[in-house]
Formats: sequence, structure tokens, C-alpha cells
Amino acid sequence: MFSKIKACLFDLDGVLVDTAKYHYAAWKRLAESLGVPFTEHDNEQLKGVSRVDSLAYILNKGNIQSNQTQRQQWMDIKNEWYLELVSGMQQNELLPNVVSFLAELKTHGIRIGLGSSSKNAQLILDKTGIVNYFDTIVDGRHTTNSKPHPEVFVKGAQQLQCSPAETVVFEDAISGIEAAIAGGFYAIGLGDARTLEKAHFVIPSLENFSYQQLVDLPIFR
Ligand code: B16
Ligand code: MG
Repeated sequence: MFSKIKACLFDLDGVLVDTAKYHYAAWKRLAESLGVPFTEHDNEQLKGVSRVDSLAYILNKGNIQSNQTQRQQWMDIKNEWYLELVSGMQQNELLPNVVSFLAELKTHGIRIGLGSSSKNAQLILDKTGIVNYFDTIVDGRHTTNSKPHPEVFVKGAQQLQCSPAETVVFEDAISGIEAAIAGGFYAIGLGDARTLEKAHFVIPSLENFSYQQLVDLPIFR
């Protein structure tokens, strides 16, 4: 069912950069301004989840009723606070081994795409100086269905002119692994193997991972 790897699709937050801490700070500030406690556990539930669905989670937790105009204002405020936090990001905020791994994939002719829920993905790729590694960028601005729907990865593979069977997805969120599996991709989870049990294979992070280890996975031999 899986064939020789031709492309890799990367989630952004939690795979290439650690922006989860900035999302956490901004959502916590908003939630607490609305009288809703917001913990690291809550933040874990929001990884890979769109802005709209993240706000819905907080409002649901606080049992807060609202209309569309109010919700948009809250999302805009959260995003302003988030942008203040990420505006100073630099290449040193990339997670370990990211640049080397992307460079290694390029050397071997593997096509590279981004598949992120974030509408701020382009900005973060620019700030961290890795935008030129990407042959395509699909993010929250180009999709109507958020993860666990496979749309973001299906579009990415289409733009790279590769089938899901020859494309590997790297994801840190449960919703993202589900999206990759639903789309027929080979899913590599980054993080805790129990949390990401639906992934085909789990590694702690891209640190210590190489192109050779990827192509040596039994499934691709
Ligand atoms: P924004 P990913 C996701 O990015 C984040 O994990 C998630 O926490 C965030 O709510 C979502 O992007 C939307 O982000 O508000 O910047 O559009 O992990 O899919 O790269
Ligand atoms: Mg993520």
C-alpha cells in the first residue's frame, strides 16, 4: 500500500517550531479575561485545532453564550496577542535538527510541503528563515475543513503531484495524525507514543532522525 517516498508534508506548530507555548499564553490570557480557567491540559487539546474550534472549546468550558460578532472579536484579540509573541521569532526557535533534515530531504530529491492549520504559518516560516525549503505551503488560509479532516494534507500532496501512498506526514497532534490516516498517508507522530498511538510510527522529535532512518522504515523497503 505504501510505495517509495517522494514527498514529505510537515505540520508547523510542534513539529518545526515550538509555537504551542505562544498559543498557550495568548489563549490563557483570553480565557482568563472571560473568567475561564485555562491549563496546560486544555492547551494540549487545542494542538492542531483551528482558531474557531479552539475558541469554541474555551467558550464551552466556561459555558459562555456568544454571537458571531463577539466570537470574531475574541479571535482577533487572541491573534493580536499571539502575533506580538511570535513577531520576535528567529531561526534559533526552530526545533533541533529541522534545518539539517529539510536540507537532507532536498538533497535526495524529496518534495517538501507544509500542512498546517495556522493562518500565521507563512509569517513563521519567514521569521525562522526556512520558507525556501518548501515546494508548497497549505495552511489555515487555504482550507475549509480543519484537522482531523484530511483536506490540508490532500491539497498539499496534490500540489506536490504525489499520491498519499508516496507521501509521509510528520505531525505532533492527535487531530493531525487522524487527518493523515484518513487521507491515506503514512503518518509519523512526533511526541509521546501512547498519545499518538494511531500513528504508523512515533519518534520523540526530529532530533536524531535522518533521511536514512526514514527510508529504512520496514514499510518502505
Ligand atoms: P492560528 P499546526 C495549529 O497549527 C496549532 O497547533 C493550533 O494550536 C492553532 O490553534 C492552529 O494552528 C491555528 O492557528 O490561530 O495561528 O491560525 O499545528 O496545524 O501547524
Ligand atoms: Mg502541530
